[in-house]
Amino acid sequence: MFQKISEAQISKAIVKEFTGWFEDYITSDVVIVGGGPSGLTAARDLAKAGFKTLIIEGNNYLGGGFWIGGYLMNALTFRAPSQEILEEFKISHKEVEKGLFVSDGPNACSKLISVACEAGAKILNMTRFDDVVYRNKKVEGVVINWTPVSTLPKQISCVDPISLESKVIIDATGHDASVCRSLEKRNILKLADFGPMDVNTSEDLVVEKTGEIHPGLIVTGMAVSTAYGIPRMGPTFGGMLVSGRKAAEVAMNILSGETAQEPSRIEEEIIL
Ligand code: 48F
Repeated sequence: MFQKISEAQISKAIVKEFTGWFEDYITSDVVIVGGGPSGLTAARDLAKAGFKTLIIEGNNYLGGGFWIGGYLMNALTFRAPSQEILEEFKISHKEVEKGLFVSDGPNACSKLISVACEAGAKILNMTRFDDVVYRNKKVEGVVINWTPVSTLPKQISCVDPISLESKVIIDATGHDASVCRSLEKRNILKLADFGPMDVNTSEDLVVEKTGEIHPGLIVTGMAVSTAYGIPRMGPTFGGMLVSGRKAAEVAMNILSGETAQEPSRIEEEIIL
């Protein structure tokens, strides 16, 4: 029934395919750390506009908190006007009250992953952001390692990470704000922490504050809430999609304003 193919041929196909594109993405236009709803939306828009876009995701699966609504129930909610993005991405939804929409979690999440991949975004899953490459007071890359390596105690696995360079980095790591935190621990940024629940305040403010928090670093999604001390918003997701879209627009503005040159190499030092 199936084509006769050896085990060696299968291994060769995997290694050749992976290393082929990975080598090309050692430098990219945009690295997005975190593949939740904000990161995926940003990735979709950037890749669709032709930018070389790479998502770094610590889990095996993409989607972050977008698979399940509140309290482990598979219903995602969205407030108007974010249903316009659902319509654009052909994500099924229905209006349950004026201006309030619901979608099935697994269906919406798989669709969002699919539109990001189909637009051309590349994915490194099971890969954890570990640190930034920081030169000339600008974030110019990410230090990464395999998730299994980074979760092992150092005495068992002392494996150095590697670095990827990128013109723009987007922190889409949700409440952890992992990329921003890596600057905070060097006293480069001072973060607040997210406040108590208030959806009406939170969702607008997250979108408003989405932007370049430090040269070379854009923050989106719930990482914005952590960075600026905005109230949490709970199980509603329109703000994540709109924030991701805004992050992509900010990245495109930065990228279109820059001269076509490699990131500066004056300080080669990587902060570890
Ligand atoms: O948390 P997450 O879904 O972030 P988001 O896009 O959306 C937030 C909502 O899901 C929800 C909410 C509002 O509706 O409150 O929580 O802001 O996705 C963040 C992704 O980042 C990954 C993590 O595994 C998840 O998939 N991530 C976090 N830290 C790292 C990371 C890291 N150090 N390296 C790689 N990935």
